[in-house]
Amino acid sequence: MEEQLKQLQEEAVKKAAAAQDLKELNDIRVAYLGKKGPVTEVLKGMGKLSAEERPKMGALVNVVREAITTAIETKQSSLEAEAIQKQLAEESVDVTLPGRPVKLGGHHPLTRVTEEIEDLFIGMGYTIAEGPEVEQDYYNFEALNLPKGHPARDMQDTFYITPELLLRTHTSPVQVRTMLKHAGKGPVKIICPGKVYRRDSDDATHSHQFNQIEGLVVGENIRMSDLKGTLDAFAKRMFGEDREIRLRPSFFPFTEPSVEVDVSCMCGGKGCSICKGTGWIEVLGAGMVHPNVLEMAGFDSTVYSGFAFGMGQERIAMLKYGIDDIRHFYTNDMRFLKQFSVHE
Ligand code: FA5
Repeated sequence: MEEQLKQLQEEAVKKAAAAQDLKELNDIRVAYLGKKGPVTEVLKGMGKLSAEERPKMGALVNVVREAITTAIETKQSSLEAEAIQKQLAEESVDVTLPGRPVKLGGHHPLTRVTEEIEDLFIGMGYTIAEGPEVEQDYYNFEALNLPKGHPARDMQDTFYITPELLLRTHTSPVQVRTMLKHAGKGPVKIICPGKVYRRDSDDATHSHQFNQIEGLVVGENIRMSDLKGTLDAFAKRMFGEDREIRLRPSFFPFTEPSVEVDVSCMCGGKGCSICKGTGWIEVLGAGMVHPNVLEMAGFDSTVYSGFAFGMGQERIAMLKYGIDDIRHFYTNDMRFLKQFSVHE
């Protein structure tokens, strides 16, 4: 029996050392040390031994069991370590490989133009004001000297939601809201960028939804020459130092006097298709704030005066980048948009 146990030990230790994986090793454990294994069988037969032989044999069985267990555990540790090494090797990252380029987007041309205009005016001490796109008739028209039934309301054909609520047709209502917030005290120096809506038929130069930036300065002794100097600085920064502006008399119910402002064309006055041979391009409407508008917003028009202007970013961007159709801004054609991406 002693001999048989030694043979078992030798055989099991050899098999454990040769095991290829953890499953095979477990099978060896079950085969030799399990309930039905030979070592257990020997233990079961101990009862038949003499009282003298029993402790001797018991000790030997323990030695054999210990030896097989140690061999299995040693092999198990080395198989586990191998498995970890294999996994690490498989999952290793080659940090020297070149990275996959990330596709970066660019700012929309209208965003770029808006931010450029904002930066320019912020540099001149203006702050940005905003107002709602769903506006009350009062702020969009009445407080701007356009009472109900005024014929000039037709200049801005309107999307009405209810008789008193509409989609704002211009950014001028933000002027009124800001002046009211100042409770009749100057100075006010703001620009208001935002979306506006009109029942215009879409074509190459008109959209039913577009963007405007409004400018408003109210204080004591604000004059037409301040307006002209401001717009001249704007035109030069936006279109080039060699550009000039000219003011033509016009009409807006909320300004008096009112002007249309033209910028000299890039053709240098020779006349081209962009300026339709005139040498000048119309860019915005402006004027001195009408005394009625100042009074309705709580400002004493005998003390305060102001100027205001309003321009459409689409038209400015079209001039700046030579874009021939306003609809390019809204159709999201990547070939068009990529031309304005700084990352390409
Ligand atoms: C106004 O909207 C005035 N509120 C501007 C103003 C403000 C005048 C303060 C005086 C003092 P007008 O309707 O001209 O004015 O529009 C201003 C600009 O919006 C135009 O010069 C043009 O660039 C742009 N615009 C007008 N209609 C459209 C349209 N359908 N699509 C795209 N741009 C438009």
